[in-house]
Amino acid sequence: MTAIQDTPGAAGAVGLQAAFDAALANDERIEPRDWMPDKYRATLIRQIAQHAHSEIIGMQPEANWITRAPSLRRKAILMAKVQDEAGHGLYLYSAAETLGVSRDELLDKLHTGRQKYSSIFNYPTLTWADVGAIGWLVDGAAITNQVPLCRCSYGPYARAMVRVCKEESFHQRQGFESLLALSRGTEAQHAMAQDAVDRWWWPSLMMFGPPDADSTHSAQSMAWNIKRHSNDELRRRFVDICVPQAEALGLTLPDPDLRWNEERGHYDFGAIDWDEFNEVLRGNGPCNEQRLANRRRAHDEGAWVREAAFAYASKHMEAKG
Ligand code: FAQ
Repeated sequence: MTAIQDTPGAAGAVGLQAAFDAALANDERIEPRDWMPDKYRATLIRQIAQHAHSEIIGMQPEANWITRAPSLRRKAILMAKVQDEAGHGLYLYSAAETLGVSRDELLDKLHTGRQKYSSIFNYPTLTWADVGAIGWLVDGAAITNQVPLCRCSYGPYARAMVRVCKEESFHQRQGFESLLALSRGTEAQHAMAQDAVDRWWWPSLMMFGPPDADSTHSAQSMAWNIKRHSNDELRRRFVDICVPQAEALGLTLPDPDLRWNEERGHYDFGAIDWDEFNEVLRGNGPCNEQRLANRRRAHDEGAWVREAAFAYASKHMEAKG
């Protein structure tokens, strides 16, 4: 969209707002130099930053298993996947920077607990099967949530999501394949796969955020075409996708209330423990402290790399005059 570029003194605020509204009504993209309401900008910074933080904190649970992967093939796949998550973080921090914030500022907010990351990454990876369960369920939930974000009204975020979703699809498939191998393996391997699914199922459903009635941002984000579906709608879609996949895996989902509802055309499922979700958000999940401490340490230990890169770039700028 180019019609509403922010040229101070050109049109009045009312005209800018009207042009912004018209762009949304026509399902057009808003680009970095376009005028946008302050709250739209703030909402995007919040969501994209939280998403970026999730990608880089999300490297930790799986990286925990790189040195212990059961074969060279599994190790190579896992290393590539964890590197992909770092790459997703980079696309997303770059998208956030187009809104006028710096990556340093966002990382500082993460490190000081002023911005969140996804609840899911505060759970431990206890066995190798957890790596498969994360690929199948966590990446599966991420794709369900993120495919509609490819149509988000903010151009840089939407475009980043296209590439992220392609890579997440590969992650989901490798997780499924890894779990399938375990499920069809020895009795102990099958039990390990089932145990991992038992532990990751409910936290994966929580990834979609609080129920619609408690979702503070959904209505406004949907009006702005940032979110295209509500939290509950995407959660239902995810459950419908997972049930036949669990059957194909030969594993059960840990929910006695899970059954097909002919009338609704969806699976009914049991109550989610929202107290647990809220505790994790308050910093009291099993791994919150460890995840943030690792992140801060990695940042501090990487200071020399940032300084060297900065010095190198400055030297080249000087050389160019
Ligand atoms: N965890 O009003 P809503 C991945 C907060 S990437 C923590 O419904 P909204 C890839 C929310 O911020 C996973 N906090 O909020 C991967 C708000 O608090 P605030 C990340 C949560 O934004 C795979 C409050 O609750 N994906 O997995 C969570 O409209 C494998 C009220 O909630 C994204 O970030 C939560 N689960 O909807 C990496 C996708 N849910 O800020 C490694 C983009 C809600 O007011 C390995 N984000 N909150 O203090 C979104 O689609 C949305 O932001 C939602 C939340 C749907 C997450």
